[in-house]
Amino acid sequence: MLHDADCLFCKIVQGAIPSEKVYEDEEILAFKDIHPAAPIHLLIIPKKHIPMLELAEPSDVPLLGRMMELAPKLAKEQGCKSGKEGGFKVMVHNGADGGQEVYHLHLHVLGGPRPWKK
Ligand code: DGP
Repeated sequence: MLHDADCLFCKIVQGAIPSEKVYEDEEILAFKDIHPAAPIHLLIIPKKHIPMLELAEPSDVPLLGRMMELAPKLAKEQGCKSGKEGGFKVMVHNGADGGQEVYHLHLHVLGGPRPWKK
């Protein structure tokens, strides 16, 4: 399934819900989290609807790799300092016990000067 009509992030991909985009290509969209938990808080999502990590297909592995590859690039572009003194956190919430609220796979990228809560 490319898009799920009931999925919030599919609506963002399709432009039906606005977002503060920071990156877009044919397969991936990245935008600012509406409830930032750190000074810099991005979400990197596949444009296709993959609800959870374990529902990714073997053919999605290169896409997941590209999402991970984008994390440091976008973190730096958005102002995260590189190297040991800077850095950022990447998180995936997966399922209810993992704290997932939106069932469209996404990487959280959090950064900026501490303290921040997560
Ligand atoms: P989680 O499923 O727990 O990994 O978190 C989903 C995140 O999505 C949460 O940090 C808030 C964010 N979010 C929810 N609705 C919207 C929205 O409409 N726009 C944006 N930009 N972010 C959203």
